[in-house]
Amino acid sequence: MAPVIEALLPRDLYDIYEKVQAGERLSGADGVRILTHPNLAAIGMLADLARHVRVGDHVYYNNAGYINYSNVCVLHNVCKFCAFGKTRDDPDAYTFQIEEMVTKARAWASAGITEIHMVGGLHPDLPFEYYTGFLSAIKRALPHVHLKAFTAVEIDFFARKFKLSLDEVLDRLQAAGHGSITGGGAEQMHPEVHDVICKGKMSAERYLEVHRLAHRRGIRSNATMLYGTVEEPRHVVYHLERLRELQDETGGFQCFVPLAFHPTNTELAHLPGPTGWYDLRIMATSRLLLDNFRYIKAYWVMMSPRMAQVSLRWGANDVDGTIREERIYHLAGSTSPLEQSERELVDLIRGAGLIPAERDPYYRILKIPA
Ligand code: V47
Repeated sequence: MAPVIEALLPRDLYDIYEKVQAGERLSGADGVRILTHPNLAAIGMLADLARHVRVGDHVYYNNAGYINYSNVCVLHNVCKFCAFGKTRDDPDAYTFQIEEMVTKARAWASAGITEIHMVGGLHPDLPFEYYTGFLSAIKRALPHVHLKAFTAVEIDFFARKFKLSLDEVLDRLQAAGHGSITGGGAEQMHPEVHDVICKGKMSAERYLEVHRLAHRRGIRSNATMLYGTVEEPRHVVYHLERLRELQDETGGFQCFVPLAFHPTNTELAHLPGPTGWYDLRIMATSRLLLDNFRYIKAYWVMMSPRMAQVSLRWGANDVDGTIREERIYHLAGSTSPLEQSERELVDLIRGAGLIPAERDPYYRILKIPA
């Protein structure tokens, strides 16, 4: 062991250090030890090492826009952690017209976006043609822009509501210009937590089934985990192990995004939400356990640009992108800005001593900024 690491690393983490060095997989029990170890700096050292040896020192960002096309959601009273979903009669309910979305996308295209991320609530009334309609309208206007759209929950909803198989849903979405699937909707996969925070929502098995099918068709997707409600370390490890298993099977996940619970305006507003300490612990554990995910995202909207920067030394190597518009976290109390310029993202990454790289939707490097 390198003498400096030997001096700084607590003895009870040596075996994990040896495994990371040797490229050996960590166990679930290792994951619980990392999550509960009092020495946060040591955990950061291990995660930083894992990031460096597995995937190098580039940190990725993209030039992208977000559109939350509607907040009307049949699960508005099921997902207790959510401040975004509304009933169709709520005075704050909205649904974008397709033309409004095209106008937004065109305005962003002149600023060089390469991708639009689009998710919304599960709307009880919209026809399937609304979704294929906005995909194809945006694709017609901006053929070079990648459309990363819908969570597994929306795709499952389309299948059930429109009486289509998952394959048929994906066929039609792809024909309309759909590119890849976002990671949302995974919440906490362990039933003990799932039943407290979103009882009745799509199960972990179905979430994994949608992603598995997409991967088999060559569609890439991301994965998420909502943390900071009522979960314990063993639940976090359970969730990460389920994702790791599917990634072993398909290799189709691009990045993992841990999502910190924001309590404001939610039915779980009595909970305090995670501390910065816990944010870093989750980031490090994700990097260390998810040895088959190249990219771990520090989503700055969710954790603030400052904490996203710190996370880059606790295992993260993606800061998401410019974004431009976001509702889910801002309605739940996020005080992050609505947008980060490319310069701000680059400075944030360089400030952590790492190499900024603008990426395309498949993590191919488009530019190493001057
Ligand atoms: O599915 C909702 C979560 C997700 C709250 O794929 C909340 O690259 C915390 O999935 N506090 C949507 N979390 C966002 C999402 C996402 C974000 C950025 C990048 C990617 C990606 C995906 O947000 C929902 C839910 O799990 N969520 N409300 C809340 N109050």
